[in-house]
Amino acid sequence: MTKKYRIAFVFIVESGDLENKAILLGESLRKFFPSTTEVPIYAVRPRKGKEISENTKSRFKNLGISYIYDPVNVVWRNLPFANQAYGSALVEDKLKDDVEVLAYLDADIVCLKYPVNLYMSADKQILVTPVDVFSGGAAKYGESLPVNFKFSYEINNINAKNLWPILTKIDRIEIYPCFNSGFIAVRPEIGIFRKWRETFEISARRGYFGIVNPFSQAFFYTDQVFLASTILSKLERNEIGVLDNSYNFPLNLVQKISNNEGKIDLKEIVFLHYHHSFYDMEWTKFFNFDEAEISWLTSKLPLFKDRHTAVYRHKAEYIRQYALYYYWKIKLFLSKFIKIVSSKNQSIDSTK
Ligand SMILES: [Mn+2]
Repeated sequence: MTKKYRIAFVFIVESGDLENKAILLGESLRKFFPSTTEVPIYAVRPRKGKEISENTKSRFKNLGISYIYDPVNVVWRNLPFANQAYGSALVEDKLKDDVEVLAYLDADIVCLKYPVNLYMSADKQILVTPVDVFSGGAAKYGESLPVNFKFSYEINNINAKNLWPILTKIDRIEIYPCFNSGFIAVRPEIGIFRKWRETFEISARRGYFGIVNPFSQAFFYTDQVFLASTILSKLERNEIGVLDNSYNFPLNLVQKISNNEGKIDLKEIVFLHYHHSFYDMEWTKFFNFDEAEISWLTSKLPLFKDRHTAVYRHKAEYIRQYALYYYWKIKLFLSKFIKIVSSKNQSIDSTK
């Protein structure tokens, strides 16, 4: 069955510097996909507050980008990175019968080259890239699982014994399959994004907030850890297409990469994941590039650094999450306590 669209894109936008980033991403995508009738692009704001400016809305309009505000992220509103699951699930549900490939991109990505590999082969259901470096958002292969992974695997019934090792992209460490959540392309009828959202919802009900400290790396990488078990629960190993570094090039790690490989050809890079690196022009010194070819990009840089960056979480979010942490800790403690007391009562009963 052929669908109405071959490719569609979705990303998240909220007030602050995410607006500039989202506009830049939209502009870069439209350079390679100029037809607004053939390639839908969605910018989603899935939380209350953080209203974007009229200027951003009109830029989206001019670029043929559909802007959706739908505050579906309620339970996880203190973690900006949960927005990805809520926003992408919303568009996945909307386009499930109409589009062959739906790609979610972080707003801190630009498209520099036509992403030909997005047209995935028939045996693949998803395209991803491995985690860049080992962190609290990954679990070493063959070792006991950290608490966030244990939690995530339990929700989606993953048995670590059935899994295979993959290597982190840059420091080459063997981990359980786990992918960077900045670039994910799916066949929307499979429902990966919706299951990812469901994993977030279930985790909150089961007390994840009281188990993982909101200031920890483990919490920071929750989206990535939940994505891993979501993918593993839906797909077989051979259905997961793993793309190379050019589809999610970590500009924050460029120094390490160029130490190994020397100057990098910017021409080879499809999706440049620039993180915080566009607030100045330092990054350019690591690349070979044709000035004229990327003048459309460099003329817009450096990006204005808004004090409300979405990448760093707001103080209010931390405080609210910290309050939840203790609320859930007490709740989990009490429920354990009640279980122990009632089981003792039962054993007394049984001796009667
Ligand atoms: Mn990112």
